[in-house]
Amino acid sequence: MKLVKAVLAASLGAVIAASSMSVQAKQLTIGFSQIGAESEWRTANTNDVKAAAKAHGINLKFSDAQQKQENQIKAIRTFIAQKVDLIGFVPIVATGWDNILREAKRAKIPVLVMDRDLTVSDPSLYVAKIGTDSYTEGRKVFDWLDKYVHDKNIKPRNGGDKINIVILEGTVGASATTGRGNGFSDALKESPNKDLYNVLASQTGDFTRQKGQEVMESFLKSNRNDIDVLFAMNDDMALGAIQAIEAAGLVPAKDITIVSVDGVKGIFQAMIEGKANATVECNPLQGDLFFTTAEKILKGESVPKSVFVEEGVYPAETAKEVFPSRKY
Ligand code: GZL
Repeated sequence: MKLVKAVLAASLGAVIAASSMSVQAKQLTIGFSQIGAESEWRTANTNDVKAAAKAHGINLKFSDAQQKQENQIKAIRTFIAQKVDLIGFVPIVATGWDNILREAKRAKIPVLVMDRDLTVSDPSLYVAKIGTDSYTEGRKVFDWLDKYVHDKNIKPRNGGDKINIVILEGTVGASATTGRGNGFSDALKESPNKDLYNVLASQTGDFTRQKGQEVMESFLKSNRNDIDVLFAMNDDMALGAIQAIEAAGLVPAKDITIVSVDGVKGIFQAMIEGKANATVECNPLQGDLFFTTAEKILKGESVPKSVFVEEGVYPAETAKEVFPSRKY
């Protein structure tokens, strides 16, 4: 009898070893739907996702949605048909995901969200989100501006009693747009100096340099001598706006104070050239945390529902010294 037990135990051990080997040996396949390549930030995010997938030994199926939600939905449906181990995506806008995520849930494929946020009727439709805290980014923009206006004793260019602000908004419906907008306006409303500020105009530039330039041109056409501050919801739109400001014969960062979000290399160069005043960091380097979290999910480990990456604030005064250490 002892011999039978020993043989059974040995063979059970061999089966467990083989199966755990097979779990470890099985390469994970992850489908990832990226929104597009609209900005320097997005390109940095994509490059980081691809590099991190390689470093984690993941078989990555990467899809670029060319800024269209319907392309993301199609890509996720393809990933389901391909029976990938996990689906990752950046929701270009916050709503419209319930149906496709129900299909993923029915197929028992976990979904992990990156970067932007989403609104769904049932939170179990995705396991977790790795991303950026756009609301806090918006608050940081106003807090920096409020201190800058005070420290530099900025006065309204038109001789009036209001510091006039124009806002270049991001993609309509994106959580980064609503978050940054709400954070900025809440911080303004809560400021003891709130009566000093007036938002003169606010319009989407869709997070692109080209649209940022076009919308800033229109702002300047109607209010050239009234605009004191530009809040651009990403650096690419700020860079486009700088071109419009110069074309209008005004001095960027002097006639018009310019503050934006992301912290990409282009805005650091502009700050070093004295053409922008500050950028609030939004960290695109989320790949390693994303795939580490994906591996935990696929091992059945529990993960936090939402994790934010670290983000700082970079004024022009420190741009030259910080620039060499920037990773994106
Ligand atoms: C923010 C990210 C935004 C960046 C833009 O988390 O989704 O999208 O701020 C990018 O530059 O286009």
